[in-house]
Amino acid sequence: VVVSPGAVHVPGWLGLPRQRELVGRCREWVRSPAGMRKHRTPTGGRMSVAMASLGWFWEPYSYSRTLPDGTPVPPFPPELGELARAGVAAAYGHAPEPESPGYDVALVNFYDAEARMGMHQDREERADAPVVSLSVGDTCVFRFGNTETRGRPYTDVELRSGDLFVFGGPSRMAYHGVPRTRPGSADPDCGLASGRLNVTIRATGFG
Ligand code: MD5
Ligand code: FE
Repeated sequence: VVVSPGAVHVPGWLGLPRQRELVGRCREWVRSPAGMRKHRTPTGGRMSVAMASLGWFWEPYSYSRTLPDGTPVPPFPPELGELARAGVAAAYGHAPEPESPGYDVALVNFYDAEARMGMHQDREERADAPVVSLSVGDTCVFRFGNTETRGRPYTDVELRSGDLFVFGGPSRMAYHGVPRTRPGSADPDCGLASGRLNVTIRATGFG
């Protein structure tokens, strides 16, 4: 389903076995020091979504090569690069451009029942490769907006467990957010007892 040019929703792309496998791998990847963190924002708030970074460390609003204590960031799992390329192929009908920088960072986001993500752009990357987003667990309302403002016009899309969403081309810099999840909506066999897991795979272009 094309939501906007370059923004493609593929419901149910990951079957239940692959959802459970992704949850299991994420549990391993986010063991400390990768650690799930609720980042502080520059305005003094705290994000309600817990995040872990693989490959490059993201915090509001830049990437770094090291964790805040100076230790290396856990590596980007090559299998996530493969998954991202397969996701782009599934969404667009062709593989990503081979000359574009490779996928090198993944953000593992966990939403509990109260977590929300305000409208924002993902603009910390230098590369323009599509962002690949995978969802497991509770359904969420994903608000997909425009490239000019945080406000309308936007489209609300329900992202369910197993869904793939690819953002590229003219949609790459669109504002987007998660105004709510639907607690208890997940298939009990997805591998998560509660909450929502979102893995976004990106190319930083930083080499
Ligand atoms: C989520 N996470 O469902 C979303 C999925 C985030 C985040 O927004 O930053 O971790 S990723 C949606 C996304 C990513 C990159 C670009 C665009 C949307 N976009 O251009 O609209 O928890
Ligand atoms: Fe985002």
